[in-house]
Amino acid sequence: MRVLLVTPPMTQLNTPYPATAYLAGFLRRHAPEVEVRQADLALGLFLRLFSQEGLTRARAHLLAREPAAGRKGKAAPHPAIAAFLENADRYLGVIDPVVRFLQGADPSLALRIVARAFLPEGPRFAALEQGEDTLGWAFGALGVQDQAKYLASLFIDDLADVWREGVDPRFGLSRYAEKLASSAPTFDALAAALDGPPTLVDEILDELTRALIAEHEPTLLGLTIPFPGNAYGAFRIAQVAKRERPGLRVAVGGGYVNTELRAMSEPRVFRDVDFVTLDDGERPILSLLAHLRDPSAPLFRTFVCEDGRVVLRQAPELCDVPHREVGTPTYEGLPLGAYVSLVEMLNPMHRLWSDGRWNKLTVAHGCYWKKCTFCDVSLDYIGRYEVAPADELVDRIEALVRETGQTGFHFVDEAAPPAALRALAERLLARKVTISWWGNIRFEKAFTPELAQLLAASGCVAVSGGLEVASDRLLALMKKGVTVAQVARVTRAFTEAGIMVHAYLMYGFPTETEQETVDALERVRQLFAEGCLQSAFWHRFAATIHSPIGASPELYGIRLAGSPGMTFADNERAFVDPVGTDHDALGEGLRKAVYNYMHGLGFDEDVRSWFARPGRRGRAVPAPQVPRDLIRRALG
Ligand code: B12
Repeated sequence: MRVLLVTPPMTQLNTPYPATAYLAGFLRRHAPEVEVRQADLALGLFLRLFSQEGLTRARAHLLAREPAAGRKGKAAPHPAIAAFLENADRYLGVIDPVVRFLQGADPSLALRIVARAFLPEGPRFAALEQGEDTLGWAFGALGVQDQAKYLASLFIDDLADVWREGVDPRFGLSRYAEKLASSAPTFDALAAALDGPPTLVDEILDELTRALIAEHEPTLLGLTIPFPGNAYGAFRIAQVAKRERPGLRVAVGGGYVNTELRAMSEPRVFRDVDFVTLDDGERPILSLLAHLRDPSAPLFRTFVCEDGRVVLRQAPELCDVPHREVGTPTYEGLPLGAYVSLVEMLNPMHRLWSDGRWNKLTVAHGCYWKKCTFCDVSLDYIGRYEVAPADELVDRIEALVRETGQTGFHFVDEAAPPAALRALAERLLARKVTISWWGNIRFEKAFTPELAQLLAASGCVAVSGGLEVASDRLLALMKKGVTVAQVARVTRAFTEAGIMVHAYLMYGFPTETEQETVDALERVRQLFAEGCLQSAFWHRFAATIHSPIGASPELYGIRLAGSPGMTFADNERAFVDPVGTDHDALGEGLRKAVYNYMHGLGFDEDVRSWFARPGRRGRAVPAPQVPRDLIRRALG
């Protein structure tokens, strides 16, 4: 029996998404008789689209569609398309070397790239002139390699615009047709896209799929759908693979399925898919393999379609594989040297996400806190908390370093527990294992200056965590278990240990007032100014059905929209907050402020100045009511 595990397009391109690696490593240990292969069609599609061959096809497509583009009376093409068609020979001439450079295979090209005569410069390069202050600052601090990566990424962004604007409006560098799947109450839009005429991007994906199926001839094709932006790709791959080999069995699972498809009842999902598994995939795939060998063997937490009805097979006698027994992920079969590092934003944390190769590992399954009222705590990947012994984790780390030759690790925990991180750091040091690592934590007081120093000594280079709305009233309503003053002390301790700190910020929380948003920004300003944070990003609050707020919206003063006629995805819901703050109007100012703070700018500005608009009903936003030395005093 042969299993082929595939990551569908698109996801981040710097390092493999780890689901196939986790499952392959697990099967290697628990089902050694099964031959497991894995492939990454997100990377595969990118490499084909962004190649001389791909761009040649894009150009032919654009010329066939818009032979008269630019002629009198015709609408002008998108500026990226105009720039591409005008300089197509140059784009075609440099694309392959640029991709090789971004793969880290040809560092010497950096000197030519930074000289600014090598790459054709389309509309995205305007950012270099517009943000002169901040970019000037950033470029001063960047070395030649980084500058070249940034310029090469702008070049790739221009071409991504060409693919999106000229060929397939659903295309993005890290997501494909996301809107068709994200909280989509019915399968209609996905079905229409799957049945509609293929775009050139679809055609290229179809070719890659056919080649993959011919190469591996799998018995079972397992597709992971971590994000909504992988769903269309997965269903498309399933469709083409089934056409190629009707006897092939297809299974899907992953974060999107686990979060959004739990209540689905849509038989059309099963047109080209046979099994849809929920939550951790280890036990379900093991049961599935047994079931394929012997159909009387039970399925575990797996949807199937029987007589036109979707049913969930649960097998109550089976249970999940404990975290300590899941084994070590393996990247075997994935072309690790072919991943591309993009530097699209100068935000230092985004750089970790999109730049460089990271082995992925989970320190503890689920979240040890699991109380935050906005978080999907009712789901297994958050709610079931399990640890593995530190030595077992270090064994996995050593095995991954041996296999990949790379020592960078991203711990993909929801919130890595301080006690487990301490134990891990001590064992890494005792066993003299040299790695660099980063991951998500809660900024809680157990992270003392002493622990921060220990983590840094063990290789920690960055942490991210939720400060959410920097307001003690709202942090309490969120049951976040931290106060702003504590966050200040913890983040300062990390910074002093040389660990970069990124804060997830939130706005638009139920009952949040405009005054609270302005005050939160003032606290964030002080946290940057006092050297507690180096990076941050504002997210708009979303009410999801698996969170305590989604389950009991009335307790938080909001009304949630229903989802009548839902047969497919259900996750985020619209809601009405009677407080009525105009959050839409505030988002832009919040982002602008933090962008400047990250570059060390604007600390002396009154926070009101970032909000260009006159406030709702013609008012300006209110003055912050926070002492200007609040954080300094909290730091003592
Ligand atoms: C780390 C992380 C990130 C990181 C790294 C992302 C990356 N590209 O590697 C960052 C911060 C960058 C990120 C970004 C985003 N994330 Co995120 N992320 C996570 C997190 C915390 C862990 C992911 C992980 O690596 N898990 C480990 C792997 C092995 O777990 P897994 O993929 O779930 O796989 C297991 C099972 O699902 C199953 N399985 C998976 N595939 C298959 C296939 C088959 C055939 C079978 C049988 C089983 C199976 O078996 C696996 C082993 O048990 C998860 C939550 C979570 N705890 O999983 C959210 C999560 C995946 N992210 C999510 C989202 C929405 C996003 C964003 C779209 C957010 C945004 N709006 O921008 C972006 C998209 C980024 C991108 N395009 O790459 C959602 C997805 C849910 C949904 N609504 O679809 C999750 C579930 C969190 C949540 N509830 O909101 N994320």
